[in-house]
Amino acid sequence: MAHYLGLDCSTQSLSALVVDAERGKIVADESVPFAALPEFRSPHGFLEHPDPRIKHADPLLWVAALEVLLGRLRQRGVDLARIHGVSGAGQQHGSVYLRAPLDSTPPWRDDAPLHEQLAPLLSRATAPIWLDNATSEECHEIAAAVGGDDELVRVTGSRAIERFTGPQIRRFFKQEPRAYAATAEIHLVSSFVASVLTKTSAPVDRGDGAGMNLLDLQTLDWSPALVAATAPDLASRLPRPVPCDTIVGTVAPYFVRRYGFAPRTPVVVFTGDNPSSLVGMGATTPGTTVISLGTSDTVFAAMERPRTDPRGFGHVFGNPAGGFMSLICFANGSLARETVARRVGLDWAGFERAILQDTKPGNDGALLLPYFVPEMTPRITAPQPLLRGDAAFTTWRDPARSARAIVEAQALVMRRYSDWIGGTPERLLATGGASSNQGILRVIADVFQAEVHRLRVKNASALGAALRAAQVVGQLDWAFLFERFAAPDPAVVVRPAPETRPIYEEMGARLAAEIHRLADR
Ligand code: XUL
Repeated sequence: MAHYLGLDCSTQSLSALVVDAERGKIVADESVPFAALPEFRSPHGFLEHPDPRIKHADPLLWVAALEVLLGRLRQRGVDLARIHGVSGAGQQHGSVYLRAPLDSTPPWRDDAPLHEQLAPLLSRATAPIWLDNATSEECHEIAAAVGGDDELVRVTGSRAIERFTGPQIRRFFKQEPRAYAATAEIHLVSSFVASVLTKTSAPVDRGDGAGMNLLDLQTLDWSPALVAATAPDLASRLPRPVPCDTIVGTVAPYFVRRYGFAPRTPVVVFTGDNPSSLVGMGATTPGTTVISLGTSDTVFAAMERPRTDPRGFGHVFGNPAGGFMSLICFANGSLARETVARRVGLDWAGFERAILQDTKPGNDGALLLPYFVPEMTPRITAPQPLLRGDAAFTTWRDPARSARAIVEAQALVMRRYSDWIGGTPERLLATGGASSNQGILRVIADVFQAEVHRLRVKNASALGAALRAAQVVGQLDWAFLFERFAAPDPAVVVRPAPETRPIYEEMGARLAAEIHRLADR
């Protein structure tokens, strides 16, 4: 039976999922947390920096983790020779700077770890990742050069965004012009890992490329005006943007020799973790909205045409199954939930009980603004968790109402700032660590007035990558694959309580007025 391998190079780990596509079975599920490679000093996936806005990773960490991961799969008895196709996903927006394309380097040797052989190829030792927030000046410059943020939204689907690749490239060019001049290629995390696996210069998937502030959503090619506004001679340094079903090469002989892949195993273009999760959740057609509860919370959904957010906070990426997807990212996700739980002394079970048993929708008027760290949706640079309500609540002496308050506030902002993606969703699919909390799912169902389902699979992004490999190389259709791998857990369906609708309408209006006072203008 044909097996397919999906890789996911995310912020804190590199994961692999091997599927037997026709039987609908997950054959292997393995992950290497970056904390397990202490020599790279990046337990959370990035290097310490005195400036809290700067978040860079060592790209060689990803290469080293790939070798550890493939080694572990072999140790577990996974026969990589049975893999008929590979694809992958990467954390979006991060960028890797190379002196020369990987295919121009001499054959890789077996007597030294690959990351050591690749080190001399980096023209920039570190890769800025999506958590980096240091490019406000470059965002202003790029927007000013093309006629403002509205024009950027029109062309790329997003205004100039600090973590997006274009502003990051501009900052590198301004701060290290000689190193920029020595750079032959700039890759996304996704195209970098695919380049390593194939020892080629892998192209960029258009879906992931849309997160760079450089791709024109109409032509699906780099926008000449934005390329010129970002850095000189950038066009020659950018990989080609290609459709998501492109085979970019075959697994390099190094990996065939060392890990036992079959020679010439095809590799499908890697994409961003969010487009990949859209596939892994079986949500590639409009009507289903995904809520991913993680380090940051994201809300995303498929759309046929690129509709843009009139408020300018949302983004448009490519949908691997065709068309586009919306994505809205909230920085105050699990961090905010955990901060509240810690402050009022609730463990995760107590947090769930507080919502389901000890409090009720509307929280007896108690309201909290969920801002503990700077927020991107809406833009809040001076965050503060404002509390409105009686004295016990506003002094954190009411653990149960505090738990409900953070979750209600997060769900209400998710609903408000995702309204532009079109109408009320028919169903919501929850994923991510916090989706195991029934209390959170209950609040989301009531706030959105939509049914909430949960997927059985934990790593939707790695699954999406494996399914894309099966779809392209194995010529299996999406419906066949989704039925086998992306069916929601029938035991978890949370239906909205209609009587909560007016409660949350009123609460949403109150919260919006408070946010208006706090948000940047
Ligand atoms: C999306 C975003 C994150 C990263 C890391 O715009 O920045 O979701 O893709 O997961």
